[in-house]
Amino acid sequence: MPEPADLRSVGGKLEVDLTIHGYRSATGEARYCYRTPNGQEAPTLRVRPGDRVVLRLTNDLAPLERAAAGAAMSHTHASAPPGSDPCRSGAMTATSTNLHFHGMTMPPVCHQDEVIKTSIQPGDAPFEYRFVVPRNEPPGLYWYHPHIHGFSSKQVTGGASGALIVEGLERAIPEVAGLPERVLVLRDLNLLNPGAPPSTAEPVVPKPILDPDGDIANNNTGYGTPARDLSVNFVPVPYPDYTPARITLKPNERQLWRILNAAAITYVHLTLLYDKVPQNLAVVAIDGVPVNIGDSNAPRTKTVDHLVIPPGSRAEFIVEGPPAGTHGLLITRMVNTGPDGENDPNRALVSVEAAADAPEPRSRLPAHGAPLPRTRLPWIGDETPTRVRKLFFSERRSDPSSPQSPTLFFLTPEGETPAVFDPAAPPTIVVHQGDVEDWIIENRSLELHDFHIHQLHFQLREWYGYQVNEPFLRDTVSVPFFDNLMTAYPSVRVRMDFRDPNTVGTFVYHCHLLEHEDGGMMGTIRVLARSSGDADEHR
Ligand SMILES: [Cu+2]
Repeated sequence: MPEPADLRSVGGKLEVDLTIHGYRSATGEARYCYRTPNGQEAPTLRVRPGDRVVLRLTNDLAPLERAAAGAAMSHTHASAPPGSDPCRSGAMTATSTNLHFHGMTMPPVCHQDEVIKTSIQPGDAPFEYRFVVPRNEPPGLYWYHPHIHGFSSKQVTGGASGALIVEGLERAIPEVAGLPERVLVLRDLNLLNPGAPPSTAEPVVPKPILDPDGDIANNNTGYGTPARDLSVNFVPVPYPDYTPARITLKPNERQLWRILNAAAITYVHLTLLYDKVPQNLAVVAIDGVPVNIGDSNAPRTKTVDHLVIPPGSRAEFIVEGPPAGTHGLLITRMVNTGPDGENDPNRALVSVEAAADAPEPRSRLPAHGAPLPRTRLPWIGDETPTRVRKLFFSERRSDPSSPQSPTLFFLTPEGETPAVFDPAAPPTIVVHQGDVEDWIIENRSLELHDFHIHQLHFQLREWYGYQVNEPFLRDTVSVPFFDNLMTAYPSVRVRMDFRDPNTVGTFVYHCHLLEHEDGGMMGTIRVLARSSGDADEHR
């Protein structure tokens, strides 16, 4: 299994040229990739807090447009007139693109981390992202991907994503100092062998049923045809045989594995088996945040033997390589996505082998690091929320009289009428910088949803009625599905942190199952500057 190339900042600056390329596979699938001028694909960007980043993005998706010419478009978004301003047009088509820096607390302004209006067209001059990595950005794994409303799922499913690492994890978690590290980017893709019968090694399961949106429905057995294939660092592990990618370690070698679930719709539920026995994973960071960030007395590792990573989320953990002669296998176990969810069965991902002459991973963490300074702000978990809001996920058929009509997806503040996301509508939620709010996010649909908000992290307080009060932060959280036997809708409660001045401006929150986001499950929030109501209008 190859590792993505590393692009490291030098002297406090990282300059990157990326081109997004697209082409159609032999079967007509749209494929996307970020490439540097010397051919590195989807490189990992490695930065430190305080670094300046200049990333020039060129849109080379025109060939896809030619390939699709004449084909019916599934969306009716306006295209941009030639020469339109990429910062303002908001014109989003299958060949438009932009970048979101997922997890980063950067200002939601054009050329930094703005996705509602920013849209780069084929033929535009290279578009310059230029920003400073916030000095208080927690060290860990972040990522970049396009965020073109209506087309995010297509571009991300096609491969458009890459890792972004804020260095310095060893400053929070001394246990990782000096360890070799590996970046594993999990992506999903449309099935390579859609018509194949399941492997004869599997139990007999119901025949695949397509839901009204064309995805293979959850059969809740752990087997059968998945809705999507998965790949690991672009090595596909396709249905039905799931021939795994391969990693070799020195026997019993300890490594830090940094895993990004960049799949558009597929949950992963990781277990590392050695001779079929689940191994302990020492989790040190979730969603780019060390697990002890809110409490210096909290354990610096969280030991688990299985781990769910929803789309968009990241997990970083220490593994110990297998002893010589032991066969290891990283698998994803079934995820019950709900009666209306897609099929996420058990499957192998990576074969993990021990060899005395195994090559070292490309990167290793520093052996020493000055302890991470405490932030100026009190821990969010100790703050008193200024208000409590409730939002709910819901769905309905676009044509109520037709059970096979496509689904409309909604994310709605309680008391309002569900409506699909409209980028031109005024913000649904307005808060002030400095506010701390508790949001209760309820799921009134029969499938999992995956709440994400741009520009900030939140603290998970309650999950499915259980107090968790985590001593760390997330930017993505899975919300359990409703089923008709329940007496109340399942929910999570999160503490939203609008204290950082970089959150001032207008940005989005949405379901990170990208088909749902594209289908309307998104809303806009405006964070007003504390001192003036007008000064932030340009944001
Ligand atoms: Cu969703």
